[in-house]
Amino acid sequence: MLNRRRFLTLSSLSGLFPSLAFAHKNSVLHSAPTSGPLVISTWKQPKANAAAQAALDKGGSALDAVEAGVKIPEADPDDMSVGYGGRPDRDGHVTLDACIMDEKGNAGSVTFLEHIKHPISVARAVMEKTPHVMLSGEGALNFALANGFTKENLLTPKAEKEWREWLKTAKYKPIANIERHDTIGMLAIDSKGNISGACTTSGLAYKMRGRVGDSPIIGAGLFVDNEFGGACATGLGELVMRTCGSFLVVELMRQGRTPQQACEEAALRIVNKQDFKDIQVGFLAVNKQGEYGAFSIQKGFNYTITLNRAVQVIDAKSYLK
Ligand code: SD4
Repeated sequence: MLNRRRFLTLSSLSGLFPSLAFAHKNSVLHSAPTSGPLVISTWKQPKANAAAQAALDKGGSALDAVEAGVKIPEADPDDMSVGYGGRPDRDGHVTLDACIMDEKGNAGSVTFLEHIKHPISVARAVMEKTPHVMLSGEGALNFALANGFTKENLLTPKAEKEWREWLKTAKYKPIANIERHDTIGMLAIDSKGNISGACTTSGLAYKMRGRVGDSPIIGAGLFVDNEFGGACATGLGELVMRTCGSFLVVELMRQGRTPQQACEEAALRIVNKQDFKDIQVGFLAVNKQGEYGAFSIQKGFNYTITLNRAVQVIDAKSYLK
C-alpha cells in the first residue's frame, strides 16, 4: 500500500496533473478496467449483486439494477442493518433511510421512514414522481402509502429481543464493526456505460429518535456523476456527513484520482480531523472506465463485485492495520 507521505505526494501531484494519476493506476490494487456491466456493493452481498445482475441481464438500466439489488437486504430479516429486521432506535422504532441517483444526476431520498419494507423504491418514486429530492418521516410515509406501498411492522422478534436486552443498560457508544454495519451502498454500470447508485439502511442501532445518518444524503452516503464515476459510504454516518464523503470521492476522481486513491484520500480527510480510534467509515467507488477501489479506517470492511458475472468478495485496505 502507498504509505501516507507517498500517497499525499501522489495525490497532490495528480491533482495538478491529472494524467499522473493514470500513470500510476497500474500500481493501485483493486482496479480492473472493464467494458462490460459491473455491480459493486458494500459488505458481503452476493445475493444483492445477483439480483442487480439479473436486472441488467433482462435489459434493465443501472438504475433498475441498483434498486433490485438493494431490495434483497431490505427484505431480509437476518440483515439487521437494513429494512425489515433492522435494529430499532432506542425507543423501539425501526426508522429507515435510503437514496438513489441515476445517470442524469436525478436523485430521490427518504429519511426517518417507518413501516415500509422497501425505502429504496419510495426514494425512486420521490425522484420520478415529485419535484423534490427528499421526503422525511410522516410525509414520506404518507407519500409511500398514496403510491401503493403497504404499511408493515418491520420490528422482528429477534430485533425486539436484542433491543430489550440493550434497554437493561441502555449504553450508547457506537463501536467500530461491532454493530455489524451492513448498510448497503451499491453502484452499477449498465451495457450503455451509464452509472447509477443506491444506498439503504436502518441506520445506527439504538440511535436517538429522529436521527438521520449519511445514507440518504446525496453527496454523503452516495453520489453519482455519470461523466466520472460513483461512490458510496458505510460506517458512522456523522463522520461521512461532515466531510460530504461520497461527493468528495467522486470529485477527487473528477480531478484525476483513481477510485482507490480517491477513497483513500477521503478517508484520510476524516482521519486527519477526527478521533477515529473506535469508529469505522468505509468508502467504495467506481469510475467511468469500470475501475474500482475501496478503503476504510479500521480493518474489517469488505465489498462485493460482480464483473463479467464473476462474483468476488474483497477485503478493503484500511488505514489501521
Ligand atoms: C448510518 N452509515 O446511519 C449508516 C450506518 C452504516 O453500515 O453504514 N451501517 O450512519
